This record gives sequence, C-alpha cells and structure tokens, in this order.
Amino acid sequence: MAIMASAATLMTVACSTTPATPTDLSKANIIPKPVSITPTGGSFILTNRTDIYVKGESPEILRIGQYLADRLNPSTGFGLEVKTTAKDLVRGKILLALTENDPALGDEGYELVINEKSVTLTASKPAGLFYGVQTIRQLLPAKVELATAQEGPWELATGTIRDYPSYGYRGAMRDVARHFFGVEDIKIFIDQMAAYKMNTLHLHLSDDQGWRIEIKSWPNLTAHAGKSEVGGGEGGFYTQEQYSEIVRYAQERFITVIPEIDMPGHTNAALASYPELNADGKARELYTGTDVGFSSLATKKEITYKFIGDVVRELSAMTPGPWFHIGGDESHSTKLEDYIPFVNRVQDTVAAYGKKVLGWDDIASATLIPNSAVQYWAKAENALKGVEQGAKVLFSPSKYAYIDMQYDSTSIFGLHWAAYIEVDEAYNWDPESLVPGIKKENIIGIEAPLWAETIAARAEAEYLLFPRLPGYAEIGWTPKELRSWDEYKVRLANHGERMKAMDISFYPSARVDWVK
Ligand code: TNX
Repeated sequence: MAIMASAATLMTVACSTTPATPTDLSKANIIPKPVSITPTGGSFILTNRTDIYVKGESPEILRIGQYLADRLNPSTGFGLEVKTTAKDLVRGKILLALTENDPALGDEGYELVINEKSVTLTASKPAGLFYGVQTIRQLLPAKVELATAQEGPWELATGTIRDYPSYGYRGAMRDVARHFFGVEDIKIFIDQMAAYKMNTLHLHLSDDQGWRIEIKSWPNLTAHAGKSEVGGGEGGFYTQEQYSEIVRYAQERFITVIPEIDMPGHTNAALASYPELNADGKARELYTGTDVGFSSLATKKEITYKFIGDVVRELSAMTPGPWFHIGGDESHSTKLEDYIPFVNRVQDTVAAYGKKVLGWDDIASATLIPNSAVQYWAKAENALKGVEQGAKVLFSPSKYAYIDMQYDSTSIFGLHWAAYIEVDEAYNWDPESLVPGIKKENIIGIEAPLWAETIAARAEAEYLLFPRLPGYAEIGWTPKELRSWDEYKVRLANHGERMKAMDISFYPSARVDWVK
C-alpha cells in the first residue's frame, strides 16, 4: 500500500509538469541563427509517448527520423520509436514530412511548427528535414546531448521557424596529411559539422609529409609515404574501403566529401614513393618538417600525367560529390611557365573523370575551364582573376577563416603567419563585402581549413575548431543582415554547456561570457 501511494505521488508530479520558465522561441540559442522565428509563447513537452512519425514510407526520411530518435533516446531515456503515417499532423507527436507546396524553402530549408500539441517539421528535400532536426536538438536543453539518461522536463518553446541557408557550400577542411587522423576522428568531426548545418568536408589527402589514400595502381604511395608525418610519428592512411566508409557516413549526414590531391607542389610524399615522378628521376627522402614550397612533380614528364590520371580516376570513382580539389598552392619550385600548362592539363583530366575542379586561388593564373572554382585563401587578385574567367569563388581568407590560426599569443596550438584570430574576429566578416569586385553571385560559399602542422590528436584539433567553427557555420547559413557579434556571442555563450555535453574540447575564449 505504501509503495502504491508513493508511485501515485510520483505520477502526479510527472503529469503536472509545467514549464519551469516561460518559453520564448525567439530567445532560443540556435546556431546558425534561423532566417525567421515567430514565437507563440507556449511549450511542447516531450514525453515517453511523443514518438516520431514520418509521412510516407521513404527509407531516407525514415532514416532521418531514426537519426532524431537516436539523438533523443540516450539522454531522455524515452525509447521513442519511429513510425510511418499518411497524415499531415499527428497530435502529441513529432512529425517529419516532405512537402511540394513550399518551394521557397529550397533544397536545404525547412519549416518547423511547434504548438502545445505537436511538432511538425516540413521541407522540400530530405536535407531540409535533417537541418530541421538539428534545430530541434538545439531547442532542447544542452543535456539532451549527453550519452546517459537525464532528468527532464524536455520542453520546446512554441512558434514557427522558417529557415534556409545563404550559401550552398558551408565547409571545413581537415588536413590529414601533416598529421594523420583516423576514420573515427573524422566521423566525430562529421557529426560536429552536421550539428551546425555544415554540408561540405574537404579532405586534404596528400602533402609533402604524407600520402593518406590508398591508390591501387600506385601502391607505394601509402606503403611508403603513408607511414610518415610531421614530427616523425607513425602516420597512417585510409584504405579505399575506409575512405568509402567516411564518404557514406558523411552522405547520411548530408555532407559532401571533396578529396584534395595537392599538386604540382606539396608532393614530396609522392616524390619519395616513386623516383620516376621526379624531374631528375631520383626518389626524395620522406619529409617530417613543416616547410612549404620545395617540392614539385616533374611537369614535363608524361609519367606524371599517367600518375595523375590514375589517382584522379580511382579517387573520383569513390567520390559521389561533384568536386575534385587539385590543390595548386605554393608551387614555388615550379616555374610559372611550367605551372600554367600543368594546371590546364590536370583540369581536363578531372573533367574527363566527371568532376569539377576546385583549386587554391593560385590556379587562377592558368586558363580555367568552365565550372572550375577557386578557393580564395591568400590573394584577392587571384580570386578576381578567377571571377574574370567566369569561375566561382570559395571563401577561405586566411586572415579570417584559417582555423589553424592561433587565437592569441598564448594559444597552445596553431600558427599565426596570417593573423591571430579570436572568436569575434572569426565571426565578424562577410564574404560579400571582403573583396571589392566579388559579389554574392560569384561566391559559392565559405570554408574553414584546419591545417595540421601543430595538431596530432582529436582534442588538439577541437581546441582550434571550437568555438570558431559554429561562427563559420553561421556566416555560411545566416543572411548577413541578421548577424551581429553582440547578439551572436550570447547564443554562443549558451552553447558552452552544449559543446561540453557533446564531448567537444573547446577553447573557452575570454571574449565570451560562458553560461554555466
Ligand atoms: C599555407 S593554405 C598552406 C598550407 C599550410 C598553411 C598553414 C595553403 C593553400 N597552403 O600548406 O599548411 O598555410 O597555415
């Protein structure tokens, strides 16, 4: 009897849960900031009966529903299930549905309607539903990200969010050549990118210090140069199966992988593996330092183009995305008169294997073929040269977007050749207003490259990536009229606990008043 009574008391407490605080959707700390939020002042409470419904039977939408359930179940302990329905609204539940009636949402936008009775997420395309799911995660308390069961209440403020990105390319680059990062580290990073609605992962797979992707027709690349890295560590490489696994994992999170094979410079690893790729026919020693600009493929030898053809063919076959990155930066030991025909020829090779060319802004000195794009990192004049040739520009200006730059002189990892970039400086710029002559229509988006000379472990990478990465995600997603550091820093401050719950080792910048 006594046991019954206490169970009944518990029931009453659980059922009478009212919001602890008045809820205002417009005060939600969502990063990137949504395009529009219309609050209605109430709340929806997630319970163990909320279940996730998916309209229709599409396996892709079911998978997104399951992804949401997998995010919510460990911390809520609810064991929410994913079910299908033919309805447009399900009382007491979360519903994910594709719609043909809202073209304004575009390929990646979504509408989220929350009232006291239901949560309804609609989008034109699956990617939009995926991004709406990220918003739902961020509307819940930070502890939703923890891996073990937590106390509720699990409350969502009511209202409507309509949201879609400014730029179609919202990326980050991981340099796995200077120090190798394995499949598990990259998967964790992919999950972190997805949480902030980023959609492109550029992998810098080769450089002077190491070769990281198995090429079956040139096996010594990984057998030899897969085993070196900066500082003399053991290195590593992805087998083709592992690379495909990364691509698949990313694809499930609506992230496109872009492989980069840097050339004709930054190629010592290849030059050490195959003597015939050197102009003098002699293999180079493996290199574990951090200098740049000393290596070059033999641009005048036919074998070089056979090599590049094989690499582009094998790598393109494993890469569903539209881009192949040919590097092209800092080829200081290749004469310009050799560099230009080299880049011209390699562009044709990439096109022959069905990919579009991306290259560092240096490639604009060559004749760009239609659909090639330049990644602006160093010289505005190069970016402009690209635009004059009809190319689009990807913005990674090193002074603002190089996420390997130190925050300040006390930073334990990172470099500072371009700048010190504190969290506010990383956020406070806009691609459209950076280079006179380059307009929004010329820009495909932004990317934050993480060069890895100074970092060798996940936590070290995260120290540089966070908390700057969410800011880059917002620059890529949120219209510039809606962005200001003073407002953003409050939302970011509220993401401190969330990043901790996500097990992210971020740098607790003093410019942010972190909310505990
Ligand atoms: C310049 S950015 C490089 C990289 C270095 C980086 C370090 C670019 C295209 N080239 O090789 O890793 O600086 O910040």
